[in-house]
Amino acid sequence: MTGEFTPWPEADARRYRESGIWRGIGFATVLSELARRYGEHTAVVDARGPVGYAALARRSERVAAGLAARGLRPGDIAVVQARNDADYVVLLFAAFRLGVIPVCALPAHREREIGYFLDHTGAAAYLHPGEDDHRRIAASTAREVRLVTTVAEAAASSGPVDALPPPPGGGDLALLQLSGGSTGVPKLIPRTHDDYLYSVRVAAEVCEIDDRTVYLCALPAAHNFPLSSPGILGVLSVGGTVVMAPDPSPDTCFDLMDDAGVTMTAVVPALAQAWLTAARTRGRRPGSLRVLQVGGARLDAAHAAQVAPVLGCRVQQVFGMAEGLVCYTRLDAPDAVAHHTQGRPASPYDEIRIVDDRDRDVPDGHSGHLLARGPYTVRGYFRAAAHNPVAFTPDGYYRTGDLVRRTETGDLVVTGRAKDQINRGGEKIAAPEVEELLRGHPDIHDAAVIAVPDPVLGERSCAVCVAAPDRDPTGKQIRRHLRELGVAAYKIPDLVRFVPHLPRTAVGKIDKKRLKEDLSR
Ligand code: J2J
Repeated sequence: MTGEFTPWPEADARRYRESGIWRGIGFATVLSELARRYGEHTAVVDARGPVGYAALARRSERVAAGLAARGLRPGDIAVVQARNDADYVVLLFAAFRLGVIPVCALPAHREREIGYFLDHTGAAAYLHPGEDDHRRIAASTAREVRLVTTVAEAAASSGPVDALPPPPGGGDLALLQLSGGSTGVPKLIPRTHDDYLYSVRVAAEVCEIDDRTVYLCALPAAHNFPLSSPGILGVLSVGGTVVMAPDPSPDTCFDLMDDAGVTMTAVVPALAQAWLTAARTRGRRPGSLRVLQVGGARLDAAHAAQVAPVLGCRVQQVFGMAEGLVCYTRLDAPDAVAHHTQGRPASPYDEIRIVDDRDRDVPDGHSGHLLARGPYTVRGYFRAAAHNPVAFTPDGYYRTGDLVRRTETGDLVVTGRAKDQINRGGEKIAAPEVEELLRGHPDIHDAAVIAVPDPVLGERSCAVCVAAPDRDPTGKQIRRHLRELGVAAYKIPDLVRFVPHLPRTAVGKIDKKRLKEDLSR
């Protein structure tokens, strides 16, 4: 896999190893340790019941051997698209054991995204949830993919464990996360066992979780937030219990929280609002819940302040990114910090800079571009040699595209965004990706996709289009066109507007700032 992603410079890697934050082992080795320590204690629960630590270790090893028997080899890539259930966790650890690298696709992804992941990675497997849509995607891919089956079927496979190769080490790739993106094609984020394990361990420390923690996985499990901040992997790393919610609705989740005695969960702001409303209107609060993590998009201070009185638990803001850096408000933070800031980096080894347009540090209290590097922030995207010099500074900082300001308490406040992205209730849409598809429509001459404010989602997407000469397309036709291309539903513009021409900046780029102002009038 070397050459496909940018490793940490040797001096930094040595420092992380010598300080013990990179342990040199992989998730499979950690799971064996956990199985010895926590034995029958419940690791994961779903609708089919509990799975203990020892059983999870045994099962994932058998599945690893099963995948090997079906032709998968260490270093192979598997696009995995799953529901929130225990099979997903088993499969993830099976992949970690065999050294197969999962691409963390989301349930919402369709032909376009999945096809791209398969092509770009040269994946050996596509493991999917098994609904009609996914079977169609599987049938439509032009690539030769060795193993195409459902996650459930893959998680039921088994083989001789004695024949398994040794488990991967710390420096090997663990998984490929997905970037929110701000370019024409999605970017894949290569996370190593060392770095991802450290990120979940440090998250577990910051979030003060232990083997009594019961975590509800309400968001799509493959997302970096519920997977690692501390999420499924962080909770398992301390012997806690993970409850998989099949959907994030208050009806489903409030019942599950009561039944399982859930102490902690993670939501996006739009979902936090829905839960607050449900709790208020039904006079019901999840009795065992201690911490509600909210992240993925900016949380309104007013909503943050309602969490304690309405849901009866503490709110923890989480500002993170699948590329690495995650900031948390600490559990003992005063309300002024917990409600009004997005917290501070998880690790003392995190390095951040806040800079102006020319990469010069801005004074504290001023807003600037956030740059990040450290032991769990990647140094480059997977197979993206041309894009990496744009997304990372020469000295290895990731350009987050976020605008932040540091408060007197040392916490960060997200003040805006410089990247060309729409944050639709926590789902990220790379505007150029959708614009390219729109421009491919014969009736469209030019297009810009921008964010418009939305009371529930925070932002929605609006496609502003210039029709081709003598053409008169409708918004409905445009949206249908995108659906037919097999684009994930959340990327299809909520609104389509037509204009005679798009405003341009002095250098000829579409002036989105002006477009937004024009549109709001
Ligand atoms: C404002 N913007 C936020 C927040 C993320 C933990 C939590 C979230 C993610 C995530 C994650 C925000 N307030 N609290 O991976 O481990 C926006 C920023 C950021 C982008 C990253 C995790 N929390 N954001 O959301 O890779 O713009 O990760 O750069 O999906 O979401 O998106 P993503």
